[in-house]
Amino acid sequence: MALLNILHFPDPRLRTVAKAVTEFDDELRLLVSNMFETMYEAPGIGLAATQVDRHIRLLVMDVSEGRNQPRCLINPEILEADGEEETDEGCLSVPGFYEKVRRAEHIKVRSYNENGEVAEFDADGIEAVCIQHEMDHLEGKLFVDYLSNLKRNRIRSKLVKSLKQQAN
Ligand code: GNR
Ligand code: NI
Repeated sequence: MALLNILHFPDPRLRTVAKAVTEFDDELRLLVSNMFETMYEAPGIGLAATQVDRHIRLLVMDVSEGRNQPRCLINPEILEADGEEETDEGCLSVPGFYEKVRRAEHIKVRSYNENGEVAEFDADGIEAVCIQHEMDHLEGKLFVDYLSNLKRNRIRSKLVKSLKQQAN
C-alpha cells in the first residue's frame, strides 16, 4: 500500500480529461487500493484518479459516517439527473476553501467496479454531490470553476502564495 501525492489547484494536470478504463487487472486494483488509503488518510469523502495524476475514469468514495463503506466507480455515467441542491463543497485539491455549489439533487448512475462488474443505482444527498464532484475531476473540472472569476482568482493567489511558502 502507498499514499499518493494529491495535485493542488492551479496545477494544469488537474485539467486533463481522463480516458475510459479498458483493462480490469491487478494494476488497476492496486491503484484503487492506494487511492482508498490516500482518501482515508487525507481525510476526504472522495478521490478521483485525476487528483493523483492518473488520467483514467476512476473514482473512489466513502460518504458513510463510520468510514466503512468504500465504493469504487469506474467509467461512471449519469443516466438521469433531477432537482437542484446547493451544498458547501471543499476539495482535497483546493485545500482550506469551501464554497456553495449547485448540483442535481437526485442522479441515476451506471458504473463498473474494480472487477469489471456493472451496476446501476440511484444517489441523492451528499452521495450525489460527491459523485458529481468526482466526475467533474475526470473532465478536468474543479468546483472553483462554478464560482465568480473574482473568487476563483483570490483562491488561486492564496494557494500559490502558501505553496511558495512551503517551498522555502
Ligand atoms: O472530501 C471532500 N469533501 C467534499 C465535501 C463536499 C463536497 C464534495 C467533497 S469531495 C472532497 C474530496 C475531494 O476533493 N474529492 O475530489
Ligand atoms: Ni475534489
